[in-house]
Order: sequence, then structure tokens, then C-alpha cells
Amino acid sequence: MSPSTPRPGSSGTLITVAPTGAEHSKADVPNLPVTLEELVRTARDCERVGAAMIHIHVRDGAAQPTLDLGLLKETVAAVRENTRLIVQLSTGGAVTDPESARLGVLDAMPDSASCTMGTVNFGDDVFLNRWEFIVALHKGMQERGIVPEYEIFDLGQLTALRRLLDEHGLPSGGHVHLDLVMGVPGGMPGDTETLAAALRLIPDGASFSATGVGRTSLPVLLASLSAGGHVRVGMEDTLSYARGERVRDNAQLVARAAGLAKIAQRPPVGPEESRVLLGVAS
Ligand code: KMH
Ligand code: ZN
Repeated sequence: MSPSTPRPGSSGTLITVAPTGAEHSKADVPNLPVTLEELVRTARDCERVGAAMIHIHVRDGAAQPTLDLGLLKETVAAVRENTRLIVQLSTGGAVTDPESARLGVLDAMPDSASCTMGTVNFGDDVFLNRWEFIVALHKGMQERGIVPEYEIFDLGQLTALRRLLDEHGLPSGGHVHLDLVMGVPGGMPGDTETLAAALRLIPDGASFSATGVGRTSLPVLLASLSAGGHVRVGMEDTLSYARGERVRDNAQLVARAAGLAKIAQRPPVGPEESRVLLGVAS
């Protein structure tokens, strides 16, 4: 399969919204959705303008990142009640979260969960993902029927993904989907050349999306659309809509991605079609 050929089922574009993340503070970013009510409203708004999946980090009552299992379960239930979006929980959490709590996220039984494929410098911090931990996440998802999204912060992590699949088999659902997270200071740059280089290393038959952090958001979005990929947007990854203009809300970013996907003749696909694409049970 040529790298620029849209992969199976990807004649349309799956848009994921990552609305919150673990890095921004509510004090600095007042429009960041942090409460359950704000998150549900965001999920509905983003579904309305073209998102099919939501990548969730939750916050506690003080708006701090948390992996509290009760809150995660409540969040999964609330988003399912109010939308048809595919619910993906982050197992990346914050850089300070212990492995045990990150593995515990799987007990909230989301449709999908992230699985980062290696350690990366993350600005001034280190986002630690040991091999044994990656294997534990992969197996934990196989056992629970959760569909992973493999998060790729650097090119060598695609080699690690091949090793994981060779040694431990296909994920639940039988389909491999990954997300290129580009432009993190310490990871791969967010540009077209690097995205093209990544395509050579993506396992055959896998689908991919891409997200560009900060000012790489638009170049990565356009490069991924042109390469037959899907896209992730949201305030986890960027707070700037245009030069000198802050993001109003997550739906603004999703609406722009949906518009560009239509222009690219690869319009947004809804949650049902995206479930088929990713192998997520309905
Ligand atoms: N918050 C970052 C340290 C993920 O969600 O899986 C990791 C992250 C990746 O956001
Ligand atoms: Zn995340």
C-alpha cells in the first residue's frame, strides 16, 4: 500500500477532540473545560460540528489533573449518556502520575484508551513509558476489550509499535490505529517532512491520525489530511487559533478541522462509522 493512499475505511476523516489535557491550568486558561458539566457540554458541541471521538483527561474539584477511578467512571458514563462519541481515556495522565494509577484507568472501561509507545522528553519534564509498562497497557486492553490508540511522539516509537504487535499480537478489535503527536518540545517536529517519514514506518493496514502541538497544529492538520490520515485537535494541544488569536473553545477547532476535511474531499465521519473503522464495539 502506498503511504499516501487513504487506508481502509478512511475515505472520510475521523476527527478526535482532545479538549483538556493535563498541562494547562484553569487559572491561565479560563475557557478550558475541567468540570464534568463543562466537559459534557464541550463533547456535545464538538460532536455537533464533526468530532467522532473524544480523548479525555479529567480534573478534580480544584481543577487539578487526577486519575481518580470514580471520577473517570462517572465521566465515561456522562459522555456516553449525552453523546454518541467514542470515549477514549488518557492513560498518559500527567507526567507525575505513577504507572499503577495509569494502568488503573482501564478499569473505567472506556471504548478506547491511549497507549504511548515510548519515553520522551516533554518540555522540561520526562514522559516516562517503560517497555514493560507499555506491554502491560497493551495486554490490559486486550483482556478488557478496549481499543488502544497508540500515541507516537517520535519516529523510533513506530519501531516499538511493530515490536509490540509482533510479540504480543493485535489489539482488541483486530485493527491498529495510532496518533502521531507532533511538535512536543523533545519529540518529533510537527512538519510535513516528518509526517511523510513517519508514514514509511506505519504498520501495514493501520490507520493513523496526527496532531500538532502549539503552532504546528495547522501544518500537521493539513499534512495529515493530504496523506489520507485522520486528525486530532483540541485545547490539550493548542491554545492559539491563529497568530495573535486565542482559541475560543474546542468546537471552534473541530469546526475548522471539519471544514478543511470537506475541502480535502474527505468529510468528517460520524461516531458509528468511526467505530467500524477502529474496531470499537457499538
Ligand atoms: N499529558 C501528557 C504527559 C496521553 O494522553 O496519552 C501525556 C498525554 C498522552 O497527554
Ligand atoms: Zn492526552
